[in-house]
Amino acid sequence: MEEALQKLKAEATADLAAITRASDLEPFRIKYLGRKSPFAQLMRQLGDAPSEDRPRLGQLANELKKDLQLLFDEKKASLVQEGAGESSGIDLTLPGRMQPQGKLHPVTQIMEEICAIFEGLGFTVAEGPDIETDFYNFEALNIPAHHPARDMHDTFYVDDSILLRTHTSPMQARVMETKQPPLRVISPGKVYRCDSDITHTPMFHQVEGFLVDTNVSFADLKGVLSVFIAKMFAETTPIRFRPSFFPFTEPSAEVDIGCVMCKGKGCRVCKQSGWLEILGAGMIDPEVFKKVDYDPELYSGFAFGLGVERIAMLKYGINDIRLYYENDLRFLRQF
Ligand code: 2NL
Repeated sequence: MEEALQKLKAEATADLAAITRASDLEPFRIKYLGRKSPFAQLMRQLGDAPSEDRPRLGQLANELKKDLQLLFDEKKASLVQEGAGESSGIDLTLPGRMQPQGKLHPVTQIMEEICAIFEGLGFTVAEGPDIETDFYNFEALNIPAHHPARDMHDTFYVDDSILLRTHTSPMQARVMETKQPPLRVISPGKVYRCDSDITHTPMFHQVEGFLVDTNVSFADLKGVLSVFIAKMFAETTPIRFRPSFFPFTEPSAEVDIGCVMCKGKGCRVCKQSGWLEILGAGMIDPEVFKKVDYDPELYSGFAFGLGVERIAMLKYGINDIRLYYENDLRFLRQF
């Protein structure tokens, strides 16, 4: 019996040493440590041994079992640590999976670029709610009910007095209402108009800005916008101001740059004119100042607004505004 125990120990130790995969551990355990193992059989035969031998044999058997269990536990631990255990479901020899790298949407990139230029000129950024009241979107900006300018805005109404903002100037009215001049603020964000074709999407982005102080003149407006255009496009970009009309500014202007596609020669993009309109601007109307409780005799200021999608289209040569919002990765990956 003693011999049988020693032989079993030698056999089990050799078997265990030969194991290299975690999946072989459980069969080993069943074979040598399970209820039907030769060891368990020997234990059952212990009762037949001469009574004077029984304590010694019993102790020997118990030690053997303890030793085997210990060796088994060590083996298991070392296999798991080496990572050879397929039972963990992880094959550490597999090559890693490539992590796809995302990037900012072209509209977001351009919007950040625009904001950075104005921040460099001392403007601070103020973002406001997309859902606005009729007062801030129209009334405060000198667009009263039944004003023809309301028709041009194709407004999405939530109810009689709540709407999706049609421009970002309502936020500027909010800033003027709560802060006193001197102020230099830009408001970037989403705006909404019920319009959809090759040059219009129902949601698009604007950056609007204003500067209010004592003695602000149209020359200041020209200076700030000239610096912006030089930084956004090229230092040598030609600029022209054309008279225009907005309800919230007087006088008003539309600002053109020399066509970036044909360098002013005339092409399809600039409709043969050699010029591209890129923003609207003007001196803030005294009526707007009255709405926000500024003294129009004391303060003057200018304001401007530009469409981000349009700027990005000109900068990147994109010919259909809808491409921005189709989420086609072949388009988005180019920026
Ligand atoms: C355009 C024209 C413009 C403004 C936006 C503005 C804001 C305040 C007061 C007065 Cl608080 N004006 N914003 C002024 C002139 C033009 O946008 O064509 N945008 C795409």
